[in-house]
Amino acid sequence: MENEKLDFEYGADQIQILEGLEAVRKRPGMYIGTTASRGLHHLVYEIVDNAVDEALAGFCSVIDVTLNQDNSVTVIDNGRGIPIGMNQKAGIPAVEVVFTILHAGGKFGGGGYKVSGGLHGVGASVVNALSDWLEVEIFQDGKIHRQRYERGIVSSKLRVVGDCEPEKTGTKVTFLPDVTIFQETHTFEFDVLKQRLREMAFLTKGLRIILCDARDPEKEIKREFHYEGGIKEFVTYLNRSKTAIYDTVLYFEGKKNNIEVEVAIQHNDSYVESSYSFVNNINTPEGGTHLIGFRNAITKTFNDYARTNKILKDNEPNLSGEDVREGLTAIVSVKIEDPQFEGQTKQKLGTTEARGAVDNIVSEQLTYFLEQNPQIAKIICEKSILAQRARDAARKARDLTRRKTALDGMSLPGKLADCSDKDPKNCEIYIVEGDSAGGSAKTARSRATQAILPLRGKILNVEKSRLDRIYGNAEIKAMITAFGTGIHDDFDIDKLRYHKIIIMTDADVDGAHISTLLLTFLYRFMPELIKQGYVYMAQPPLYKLEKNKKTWYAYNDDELERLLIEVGRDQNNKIQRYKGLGEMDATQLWDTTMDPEKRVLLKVTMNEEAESEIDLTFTTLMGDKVEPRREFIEENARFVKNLDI
Ligand code: 1YM
Repeated sequence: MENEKLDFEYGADQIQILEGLEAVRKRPGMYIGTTASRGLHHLVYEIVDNAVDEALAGFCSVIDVTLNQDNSVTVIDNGRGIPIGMNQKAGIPAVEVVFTILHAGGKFGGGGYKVSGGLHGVGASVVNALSDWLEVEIFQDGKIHRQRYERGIVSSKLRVVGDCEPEKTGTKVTFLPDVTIFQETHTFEFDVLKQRLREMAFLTKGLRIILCDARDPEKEIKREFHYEGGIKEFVTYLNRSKTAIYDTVLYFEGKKNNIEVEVAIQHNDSYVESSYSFVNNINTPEGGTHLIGFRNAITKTFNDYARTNKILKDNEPNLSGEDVREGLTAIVSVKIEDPQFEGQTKQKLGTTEARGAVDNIVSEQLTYFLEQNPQIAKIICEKSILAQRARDAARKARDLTRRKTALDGMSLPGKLADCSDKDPKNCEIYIVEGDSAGGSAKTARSRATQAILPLRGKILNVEKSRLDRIYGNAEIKAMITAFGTGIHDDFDIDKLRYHKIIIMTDADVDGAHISTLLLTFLYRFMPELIKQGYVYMAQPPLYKLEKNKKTWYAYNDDELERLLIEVGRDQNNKIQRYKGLGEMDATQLWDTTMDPEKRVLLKVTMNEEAESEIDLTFTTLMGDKVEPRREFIEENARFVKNLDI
């Protein structure tokens, strides 16, 4: 691209623009949260958001996102095209305002929804400021208009560069993230984008979003997301590896106090709740007024129904919110003109009116639905009553353990070989599969800082168990007391006794299954441990190679190949394939898997940008439907290829 001399003097406006963009480049964290992987992906969402807004306004039906070979990203929509006319106040074309003036965004055109709180909606100018270069093309009146920017600054004026079909309209934006800003990583992850874009498509019914990975010209990957049913299909998707207890997905929608409300729900036979709430298509993991309104409505409505229809007897207590939400999958989505966000991370909706709007719409329409569908109403009420009884039993079991631990002075589980250091920062705990491997680990460990907790056999699948069974389970009780944090309402991260919780299982299918069971338990009962980065997976080797009294270890097949090339493929090579941790003696276990100087640990993280996908991953892997599990494993083959499946 040519670098054109600008034909205007720098006036006060231009200086302000430069100062604005410079502020973004100086403190990118203020605008996109982080310059790590999450911030990098955020750039794409910002541009896509503008296209989605155009879809919400009713002018755009297809959004195309392409990852290019040079690591740039192209986003194309078939909307009206960003306006190219002169903006009188700024004295430059509107599109230039959008890309160079901080916080311009959709506010300019009025209408549509733009989020003003939190990290979101900071818009195209921030992406532009953080890009090495950005090009925008607008298709209008049979012409292609183009403008280019470098590090946020106009490098070529807006002008016509060619013709297009007269009917064609839309916007095309291509940008290359600036590597001097995104130093940690500048590679886009297809899966991360896929999850968020799928979510966006669910939330905007009818909209078609196409994601294409064209970085490897040999094999292009294309995924298309298009859901005519919107969040109704979202619920079906979330429940696809669970067993729904009735066929219909309940759907409620309406508008109150200028707030658009959409809710979809369906119960499954599991015992966990999976509710996700959104404001203007953005996930609110901490909930807020909209979620409170939703929960109020369903608790109240189901209680009213159960009382009126004598499913709940006069002398029986009300169903609690938790009871009616057992096994519930729900999407609560609201659209608000100027949402207020609260909380430390600004991810909690504070707008008071949202509570009443959701409560009203859901109460009214759910009441009507239950009257019209008594069979479904009965199924849900009966499940809730069972949940109520189980919760009662669980409370008694929990109170018992609480009292016991109070008397025992918090006695630690007998099987735990604790470390002597008492500073959690220095301490780690290995959760080890099986007593024999546990024995080796106890001998091998560094006593000062490494604690060992052996678990017997497979632990309970918390996805398929009611609370009373979970609290009664010895392995789970042992973990809870060893960690020291307590769970649920009692959870206190400051009481964590080890800053590394390391899951150590065999490198085979059973081991992978046990790891998943453990992770499921941690995710459901102590998600903060994962979110704050305290959970790790140990990596035991798969092979031992011996030659001339020397020993090497290989952690996967590729590594073994490489090793064989390095040391030579001789007759006297002795290769041992470890079937389990138990085959290693204490010294080997220390050398390969536990020695902090040499071992490799994998930190367990989650893609918080698409929270609903994490849930799905666990239920897909742990649920009882085989087909989705097979699909999942195939789709994610590169993560599990060393699992021998
Ligand atoms: C690939 C990214 O940005 N599409 C897009 C943006 C806008 C419009 C249409 C648009 C909005 C309005 C009127 C309006 C924007 N326009 C503005 C502003 N795709 C992408 N498509 N006409 C066109 O909101 O009234 C900001 S975003 F401010 F110039 F109107």
